[in-house]
Amino acid sequence: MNSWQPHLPDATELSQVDLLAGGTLPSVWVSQWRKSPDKNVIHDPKQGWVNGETLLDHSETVARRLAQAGVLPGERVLLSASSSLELVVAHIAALRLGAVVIPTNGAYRAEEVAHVVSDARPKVAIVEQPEWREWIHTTDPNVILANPSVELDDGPFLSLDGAETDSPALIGYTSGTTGRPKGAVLTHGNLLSSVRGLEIAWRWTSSDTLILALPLFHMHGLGVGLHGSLTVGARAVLLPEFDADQVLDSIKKFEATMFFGVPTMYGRLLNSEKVSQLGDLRLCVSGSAPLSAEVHRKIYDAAGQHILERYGMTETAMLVSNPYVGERRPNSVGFPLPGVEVRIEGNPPEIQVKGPNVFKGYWERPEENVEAFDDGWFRTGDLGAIDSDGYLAITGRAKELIISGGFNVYPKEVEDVIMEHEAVRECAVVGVPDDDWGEAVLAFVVATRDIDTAELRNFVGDRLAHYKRPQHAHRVDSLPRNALGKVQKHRLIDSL
Ligand code: MLC
Ligand code: AMP
Repeated sequence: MNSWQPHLPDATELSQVDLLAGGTLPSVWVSQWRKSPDKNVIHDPKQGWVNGETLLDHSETVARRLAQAGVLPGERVLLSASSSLELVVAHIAALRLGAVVIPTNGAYRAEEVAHVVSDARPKVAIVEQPEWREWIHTTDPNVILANPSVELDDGPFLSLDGAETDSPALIGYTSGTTGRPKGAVLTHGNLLSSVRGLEIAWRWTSSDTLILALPLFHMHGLGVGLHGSLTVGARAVLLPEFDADQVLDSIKKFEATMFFGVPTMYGRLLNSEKVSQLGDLRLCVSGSAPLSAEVHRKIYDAAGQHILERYGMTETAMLVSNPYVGERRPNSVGFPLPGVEVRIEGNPPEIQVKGPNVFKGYWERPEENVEAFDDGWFRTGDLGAIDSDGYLAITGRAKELIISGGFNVYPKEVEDVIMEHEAVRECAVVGVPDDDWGEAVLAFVVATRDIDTAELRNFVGDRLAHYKRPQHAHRVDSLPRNALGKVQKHRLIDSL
């Protein structure tokens, strides 16, 4: 399935489209800023609008500091902070230097941080949270620590922007189906081709202003929101936290044209009296988790906006999107984006993909890389069906994954922690439908005494990021197992 036509503006042939134009992310960005140095690019809540010239200057200063600290092209720089100009500058600087950024969720606790640090071996860690310094230092005392403004020693002039299309740009930690997350290595070409595809499909231009309230440590906020805005030369308004009224007020204040969010955000926007403000935008996009047909309809009723739902992954950036022109079908993610090929393979029917956006493999995981691909097609672990009009629907998941408010929770990771509780003998973690979060984490435990949800949340919350804490806990006498001893989670869910 590679019908890209629904995404192309009239009279555009795919042969006219060069998804790798410009070669790398920073070379495209830098040429935009040199061409229009006075144009505003990023709005930071503390510093206001920042133009291309400032981004050029600041990113060069930080790149020189990273080089002075010993970062060589291809080496890793861990980045973790709430959205701010400093974070954006540090990200641009690392990429201009040819380093590989590891964007990391600031909610991670000591063991999660230690895993990423020992697995990826960053040279420098730029982190906002004071307690992370000790966690990182204990894991690897060689890692150089800096705060988001990167107050390291200045370095001499150096030639920047030398990365190539195939050079790695980002390692995104994801899919810990077998325990701890593994790093998906994405090249400049993977990331650039994805935003170029969106530029065409969503008619994204330098006249756009995006309200960006998504965190900048995942594909949605970073790989789509920030990279897309910088690549097309548009503007992005950074909101470090999601607050429905603030998002809606910002639309007017900044004369914004676009908003991207996860379904939980749209659910919360509906609860605001100002929801009709969404009607002033030219495009509202939802992704990272399934958007219910009900929210899709209610947003249309309240604001006259047909939300455009799209589908992506850390390993592939963006894959499939509803059309900008034509029907944006609820419960469907639409057509493959330019350059992306999709096939449905096997039983159960898995979505498999190919394209310039698809990563080459997981960081230092040769065996898992063999399993991740089927004859050159990346196995998404999502189940799907294509209807007679060519729209793809995600019908389920082959992988064990819970998506809560757009954040991924791997049951095995939570189960491993719960099993460390002194009173727990067995446990099984599942996802259950939830009006706010889409799915909520529920733990079944076989225990020697009563353990209430609060106790389990605190126990897990000390060791794992807050969103992985069970929202519900049920004590059971035993876990149902099949003849091979595998826990039958569907029977537990049916018992609720
Ligand atoms: C926060 N909390 C969550 C949670 N987020 N619980 C479960 N799931 C979540 N996602 C909890 C906190 O621990 C806290 O609990 C309480 O909710 C309030 O915290 P908060 O910080 O005020 O949260 P809030 O602002 O309400 O966050 C909601 C949210 C956030 C929707 C804004 O979750 C969010 O930014 N989600 C976006 C995730 C994202 O960017 N995903 C993209 C992945 S990329 P307590 O007990 O302390 O009160 C990807 C690929 C693709 O998937 O296709 O895009
Ligand atoms: P991540 O590993 O965080 O990149 O999450 C990727 C996963 O999010 C995909 O494999 C899907 O399961 C899910 N996902 C992303 N977009 C959508 C969507 N529009 N509808 C349903 N699931 C989605």
